[in-house]
Amino acid sequence: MEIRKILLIHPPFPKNLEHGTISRFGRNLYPPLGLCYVAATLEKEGYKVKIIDSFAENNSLNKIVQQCVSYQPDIIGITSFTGNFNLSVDLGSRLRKVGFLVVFGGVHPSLKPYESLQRKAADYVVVGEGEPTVVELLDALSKNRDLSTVKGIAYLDGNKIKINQPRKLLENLNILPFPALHLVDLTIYKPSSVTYKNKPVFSVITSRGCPYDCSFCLSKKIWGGICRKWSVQHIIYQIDMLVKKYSAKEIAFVDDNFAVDHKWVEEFCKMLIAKKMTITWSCFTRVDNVNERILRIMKQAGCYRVLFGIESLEQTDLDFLNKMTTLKQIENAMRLTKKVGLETTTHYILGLPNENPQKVKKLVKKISAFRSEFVKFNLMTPYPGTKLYDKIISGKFGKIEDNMDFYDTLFPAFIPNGYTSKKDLMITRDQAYRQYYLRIGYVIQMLGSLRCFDDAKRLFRIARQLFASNTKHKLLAANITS
Ligand code: B12
Ligand code: SF4
Repeated sequence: MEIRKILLIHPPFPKNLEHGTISRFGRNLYPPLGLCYVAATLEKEGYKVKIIDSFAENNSLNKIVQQCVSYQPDIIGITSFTGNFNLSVDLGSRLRKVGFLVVFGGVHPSLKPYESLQRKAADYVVVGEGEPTVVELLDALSKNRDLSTVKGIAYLDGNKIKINQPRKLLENLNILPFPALHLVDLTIYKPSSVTYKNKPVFSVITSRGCPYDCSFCLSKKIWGGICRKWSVQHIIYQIDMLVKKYSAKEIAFVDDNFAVDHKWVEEFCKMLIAKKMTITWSCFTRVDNVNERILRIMKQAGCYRVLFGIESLEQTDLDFLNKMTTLKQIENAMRLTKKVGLETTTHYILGLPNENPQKVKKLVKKISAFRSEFVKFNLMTPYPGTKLYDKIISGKFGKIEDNMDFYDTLFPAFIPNGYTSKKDLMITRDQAYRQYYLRIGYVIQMLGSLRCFDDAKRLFRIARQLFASNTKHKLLAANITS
């Protein structure tokens, strides 16, 4: 069978299809980097590749199937998270029924290859790092070669499910081509106003993996608990390309943990400064991975905001989550970022085992003292494959939602004993947002941060979005009746 024409699909989330809430506060929209890396590698190998981002476009399954039928690819690749796995299974099954070959990849199929095949949603699953495996798989299919030697795949052999040996992670990420952004329509990505200062903003990843092992996170499971970095030169070159080709003004570094390697960060910042690259940027990192020195260097090099996964201010919760951080480290990081003059976005997890609405009120009061510019409340989600899932599956701490459509941290996938219902949890989160953002102290802080007309415009944009999102959250809560 000859394979030349490949279609890659980023499917929507079922809850977004239901509620149409794709770009509300908290849901960020960037091109699907994983698929763009896979696409770039396939193009380099001479394949004709197209990407359909129905997550960003929030397209129905019918529409996606129609798009596939009119494009007539030789094979279709579908990436899937846990929250849209059921939907991806429906999509894959429908596409297989009309005669397409389907290959699954991404987080959830990598953790559950057997399930993907058993549910007849895919012919093949690429497990883990996709680039080298998909190239070898397509080559083997084109040449009718035996698939049993292709490392990192699972596949249907007649009615039998075969799971091959895993593939080793790439030693050198620099060999990968830049993500194929030319294959997506960049005009459909509208990141939340809260998440950028200057537009256009592009997401860039400078590493794969994180050496920590928080119980709710899949990073270690996916990337093996080691952090592989692209070289500083490679990333600088990539940013330069984004500036020249797409007029990028800002970069959102979406690494698991950007500042884990201070030597790398310092070299990178020095190079940005030496090359007089005037882009603004933000990054995710841990509270225990920053100190005053590194924060100052980052600021000098254009960083204006750091996003921290704080998760909780109770040591027992932090220990339960295996976060390996302390309250002292949290306070220190908050103090230092303020001292250096960087904005922060702090992420917290609501719906923890021993929590209740009263505790959330107290938490919000405490976190207000940090004067973080933005806060995000994610709902605790026991992703299959995590240690958290193993800890709470017994039902001792509360009720787990079986339907994976809820598994995206915006909807309740776990209701702790301290809450009466999903609605109770959703409303508590809505109230937490209002308690944080509708404080006089917050308004004064934000007005006090205005330095120029552009700052005022940005604040207005953000305020509009925050109010709109609160209304939407309420509507969503109302839609959830139990
Ligand atoms: C950056 C990031 C984001 C960014 C996305 C930026 C971007 N431009 O893509 C933002 C902030 C927007 C985001 C949003 C969300 N994210 Co996120 N995100 C991440 C993070 C930190 C890195 C993802 C990444 O880019 N990895 C690098 C790429 C190269 O890896 P990859 O996508 O897995 O793809 C590789 C392979 O999986 C494979 N592959 C993937 N798809 C396919 C398809 C085919 C056909 C093939 C052959 C191979 C293949 O090949 C790729 C290259 O090697 C991961 C954690 C992690 N370490 O992976 C969480 C993570 C993926 N996110 C997660 C979640 C939950 C979400 C949200 C649902 C959160 C929310 N409530 O909004 C949304 C969903 C958005 C969406 N559908 O795109 C979870 C997923 C958990 C799960 N089991 O579903 C993760 C694992 C974090 C966690 N909690 O552990 N995210
Ligand atoms: S530090 Fe962040 S990326 Fe690393 S394991 Fe913990 S949550 Fe995951």
